[in-house]
Amino acid sequence: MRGAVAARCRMLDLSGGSSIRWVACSVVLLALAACRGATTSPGVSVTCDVAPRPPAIGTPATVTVTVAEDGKTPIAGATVRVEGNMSHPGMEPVFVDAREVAPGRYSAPFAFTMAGDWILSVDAKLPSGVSVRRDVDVRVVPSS
Ligand SMILES: [Cu+2]
Repeated sequence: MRGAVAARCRMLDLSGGSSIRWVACSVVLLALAACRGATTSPGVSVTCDVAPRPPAIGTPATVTVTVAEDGKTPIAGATVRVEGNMSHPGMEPVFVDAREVAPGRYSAPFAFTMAGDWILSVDAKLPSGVSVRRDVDVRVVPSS
């Protein structure tokens, strides 16, 4: 869903970039903000943590995703992918595949390409075949 919006923003951008088009794009993003952060499977929690906090441009960052059942039982063997998009249109998304570093714990290096507001969309495909998605807002600071 977010991908579709990003694509639409990019299309608007390419088609001329008048201020009216930019406003239209912002409204779409605002409308979307309300439905963010939901998981699609009851009982399964997906949490996402980024280190260092806050992440900074020029400093390697790590995204760690924890997948658990009923908030405590780790779910091993999931396929976890993270897509990073900035909150403004016109940038390429960043994709990483996370590696399982402990049962239910998945980690990946993540290269933020610009300071500002990012949305990390975590997609965890469980061994059961169910996919759970969660969006997390991250503020990235400039290099010091
Ligand atoms: Cu940007």
